[in-house]
Amino acid sequence: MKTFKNFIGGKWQDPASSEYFENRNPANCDDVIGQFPLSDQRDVDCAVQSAKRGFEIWRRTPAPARGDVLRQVGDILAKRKEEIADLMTREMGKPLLETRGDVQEGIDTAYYAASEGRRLFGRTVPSELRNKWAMSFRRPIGVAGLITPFNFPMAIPTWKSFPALACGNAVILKPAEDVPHTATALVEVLLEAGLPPDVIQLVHGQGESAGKALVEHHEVPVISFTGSTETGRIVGETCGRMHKRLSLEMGGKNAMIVFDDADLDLALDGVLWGAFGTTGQRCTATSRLVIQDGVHDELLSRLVERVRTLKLGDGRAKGTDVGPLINEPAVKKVEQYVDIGVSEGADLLIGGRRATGKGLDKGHFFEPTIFARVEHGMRVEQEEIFGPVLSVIRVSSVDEAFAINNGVKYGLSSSVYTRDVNVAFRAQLELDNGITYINAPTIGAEAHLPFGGVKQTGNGHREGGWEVYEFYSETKVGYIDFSGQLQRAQIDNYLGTPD
Ligand code: UN1
Repeated sequence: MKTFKNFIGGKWQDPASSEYFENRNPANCDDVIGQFPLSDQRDVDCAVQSAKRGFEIWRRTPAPARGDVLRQVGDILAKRKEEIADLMTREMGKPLLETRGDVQEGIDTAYYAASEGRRLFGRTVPSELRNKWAMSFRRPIGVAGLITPFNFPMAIPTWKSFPALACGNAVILKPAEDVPHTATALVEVLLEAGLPPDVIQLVHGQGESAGKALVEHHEVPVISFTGSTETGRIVGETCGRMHKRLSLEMGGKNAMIVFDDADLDLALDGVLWGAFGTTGQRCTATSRLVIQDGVHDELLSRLVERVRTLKLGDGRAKGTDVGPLINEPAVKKVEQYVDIGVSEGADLLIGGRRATGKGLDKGHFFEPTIFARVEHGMRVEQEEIFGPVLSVIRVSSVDEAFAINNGVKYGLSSSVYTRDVNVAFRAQLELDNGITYINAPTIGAEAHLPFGGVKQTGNGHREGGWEVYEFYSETKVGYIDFSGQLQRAQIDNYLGTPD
């Protein structure tokens, strides 16, 4: 079996524990990708010491030169796109079409970060006093600890690491234990592009050991975490206690609302992609479908027909629409939610079971599942399932639909299908989400716009776009007084000293 290593201190290294975990293909558990380090605090300590050395080099590297390295990263990712998409599908399961998109999101993020190296704007502001100059500019912070999930094995690590690097920070990456191979490929690409080796560290392992040690390390002042709301709460408590800068990206319970005037063909394509793409394992997945009375029955029956035709299978096989869930605990969790939905009185229209049969028996496959007659407040309508389960809720008015959208603790994305321009603009103002799509599903965020959610989805920060550069840098203000005399702000003014 192939043994993979951590990248610490400029070298590929075994973990201090000498222990490893296996990484298997979720579509076929007999297919072992390799074994990866089970790291602990000792490995994180070494990574931090090395990253501190890297930071001293990197923070002095001009930002445009840092951007040039990231441009190279984009070029190499583009060259290796097909190969990386393939290894990503092998360890994560989603179809090649989607993993190619995942690599493309990394490429887009790299080129954006590269250009940001020539921007990273500050401001020059007039002083209230004569012969005094006032300006703000950005400084890097230090060692950034990045903890990433399994569902976008390339895109999400790039969302975090590329802006962190463009701003001049050193990075320690702890990828989800289900997708360590993709993270290994990303680090190879960064090194090939010419990033000084101490600037990037890769620490594999579990959240409770490696992730925890990173979050608790007193020399890691910045943490960015994407994952469950439960883990995010623990990370948040620790970072709060330790006064760390923290970006959290957590759960979602995203609704697509289809009004009577909608283009139903479009809505149908949208909900299939939104709910069952990535096997529902997206923070932005469409997990609630809110349909207005007039089109409810028609849309629902057409949807069930289409879901019947979805082809489950190995994401590397031609014709596969839906891949497996990531692992066995994920299957168990989805099964439990199906039981919950049934016991709450929702109507199980299709799916609801582990999928078996030709080519499926060795993987973590689950049938695309639809619950109808779901009432607002049911657990299947309120809680994040992170699987191919769609809850359908019937409404009669715009107000009711908007209230249902907003009546959950999460606030990532929402989607409205309508031809009424007034309703479309009202949705932008009234839906409590970080992202609202009109006539498009709840997924499909682009790398150059801010990504994130309100309420318990996050803690106010955004990834992507221009906003994330604020997160990975400190604003510093410089005042330069060239008047040759003491000028007191708020006391003296341009006329001179008061009596
Ligand atoms: C996620 O849902 O976990 O919006 C990230 C999208 C992707 C990113 C999703 N670009 O579909």
